[in-house]
Amino acid sequence: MQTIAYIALGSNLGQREENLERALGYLRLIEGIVVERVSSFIETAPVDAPQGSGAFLNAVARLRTTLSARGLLDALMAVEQKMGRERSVPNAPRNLDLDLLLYGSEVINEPDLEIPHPRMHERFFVLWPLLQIDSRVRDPRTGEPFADAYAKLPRNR
Ligand code: PH2
Ligand code: MG
Ligand code: MG
Repeated sequence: MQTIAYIALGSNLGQREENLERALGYLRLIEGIVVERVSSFIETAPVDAPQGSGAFLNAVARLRTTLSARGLLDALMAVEQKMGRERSVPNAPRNLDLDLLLYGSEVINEPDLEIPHPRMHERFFVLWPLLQIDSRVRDPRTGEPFADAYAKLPRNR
């Protein structure tokens, strides 16, 4: 069984472009993951982040995977770890953040695994790159096209 999944990539520490490229390189090496498309890398102002956090470089990638949602989440966390991600306070500056946005049209609500990502529909830094690679994706929670959520955003969220 192959499932289309979308992930968000973010970095606001160190060599941001290199960090995203390296993460994509690691993902491509994982058995059961094919990186099908990658959006452009966009620079965005930090949202809900500690004072003094630097600007992010963000991107979205479309994956084709044979892994379960849980297996894919574990793989993303393993890549974060490989890159030396340190977890201090929530939303602290990070050299790499990988978030699972969508896994097929599944809706999963477990304490450590919420799909779709609960805030993705209100985040410019997720929706812009997502819609760049797939303008017709819908929110499986509501059936609403993410393009509609994007149109409702205040500028630059
Ligand atoms: N990630 C966050 C919190 N705030 N802001 C931007 N611009 N980009 C992010 O990737 C981001 C954020 C939590 O993961
Ligand atoms: Mg995140
Ligand atoms: Mg994260």
